[in-house]
Amino acid sequence: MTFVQARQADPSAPVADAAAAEDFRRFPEGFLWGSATSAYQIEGAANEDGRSASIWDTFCGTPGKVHRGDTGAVAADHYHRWREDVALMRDMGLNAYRFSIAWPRVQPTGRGPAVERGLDFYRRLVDDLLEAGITPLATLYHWDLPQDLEDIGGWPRRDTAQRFADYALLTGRALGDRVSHWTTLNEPWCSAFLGYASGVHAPGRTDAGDALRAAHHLNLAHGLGAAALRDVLPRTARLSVALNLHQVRALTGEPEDLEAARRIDAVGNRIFLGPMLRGAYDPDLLQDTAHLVDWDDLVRPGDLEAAAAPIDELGINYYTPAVVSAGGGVRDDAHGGGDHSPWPGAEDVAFHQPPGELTAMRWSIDATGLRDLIDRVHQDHPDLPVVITENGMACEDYRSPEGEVNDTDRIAYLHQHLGAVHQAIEAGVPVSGYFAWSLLDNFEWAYGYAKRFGLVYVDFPSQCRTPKASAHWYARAIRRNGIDRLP
Ligand code: IFM
Repeated sequence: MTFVQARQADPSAPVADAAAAEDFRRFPEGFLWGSATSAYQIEGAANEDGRSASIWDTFCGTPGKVHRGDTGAVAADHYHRWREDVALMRDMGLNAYRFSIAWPRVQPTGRGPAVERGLDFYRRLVDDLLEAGITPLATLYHWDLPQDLEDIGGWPRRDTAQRFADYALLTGRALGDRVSHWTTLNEPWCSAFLGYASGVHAPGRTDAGDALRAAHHLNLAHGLGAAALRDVLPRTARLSVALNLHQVRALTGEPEDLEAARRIDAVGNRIFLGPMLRGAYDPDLLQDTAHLVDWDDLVRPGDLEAAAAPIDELGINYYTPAVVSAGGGVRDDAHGGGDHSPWPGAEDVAFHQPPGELTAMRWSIDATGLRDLIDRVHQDHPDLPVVITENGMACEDYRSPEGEVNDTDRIAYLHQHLGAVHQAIEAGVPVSGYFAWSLLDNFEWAYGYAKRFGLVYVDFPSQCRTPKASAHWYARAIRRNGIDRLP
């Protein structure tokens, strides 16, 4: 069924009668109904138009790092099929699209002048989005550090933050006339701790001290990058950062389990929230990790003021809560497992899978986690609007002989999580939008192509796109600017 057919079959988009109105959850006017992607996960064209290798190209080329040796070299071939993808978004009725810019396309060695051919791809994409009435949100960094910068130290090296600020300036200058919403970093927790502590992500290093150094330099990069963007963007531009905040729950109310939850909250959430939003690291975090890094040496005068450059909204990426207790020996499988912990200073915390339904990533499904996270951020920062920059689930999707993908579990997931967002809005939290992860099935990092998160099914050998049932469901929610009350 095409989106047009779906629209014809559903002429009753406005709510018809009082009972139906009672059951309807309307979102505020101007709410951003979006979906999100990232460059390395969809673009492909790894060697075109001057793009150089990123740490993910190298990691994928290292035997044993990525499922079946998959790579993002072709991915969903979005670099060549972006017109078709924008048309899919337009047909779905999206009014916003969050994508990331590949640093190695714009500045192949991570320094020096911008490559115009690389920027041109994003200029064309953004122009097409604007023409389709879709607001573009550009993320500057979604994990694809130019390999040249890793070769001289990567994120544990202080200068990488300055390199990022230069890249932000070049990119802001080039696209600031067209892109009004900018996000500095996506999920710096993953860059620092999966990249440098557990090593399940590129560059695959396993040194807890380096991971903490990386976290600090990502905080600094965010702040310097935001300041650079402010210098070149119109005053109306909106700046944010997208954090994968962990909704941490202690397994029991016992003091040792509460202590485990505190430690995970410190190194999972407050390590970024503190510097970015308050210009400070919390003393308990510094204490938990003092044996791993010399914070006095790492944090130079002015760093924390720089990291706290003002932003206009906070992006929250949420998938599943984290249930923890005291006692080691239980690996954090929700974050890729691995023999090295991604939680410096909290290595002896055990992770538990709550009972109930799981996604294909084996992540538990719990929309109350999203509601709780939004509330927590709002309580701590009442004046800061939030935007849900990622949320979605991986399913065992397949295309039926009739050519349909009937992902009813994903529909239920989206419905529940949008319900949580609506509750937060009703309670007075300014939530400006929701971005379903992801527009397309794509390269799911160490899982390669084995996990499908898309609203649109991609048959990778043919690159044929098929909107799933969830895409039709989402399109209807967008047309109605709301959802039915949850059953
Ligand atoms: O695919 C990733 C994305 O790149 C970052 N956030 C989580 C998604 C699902 O794992």
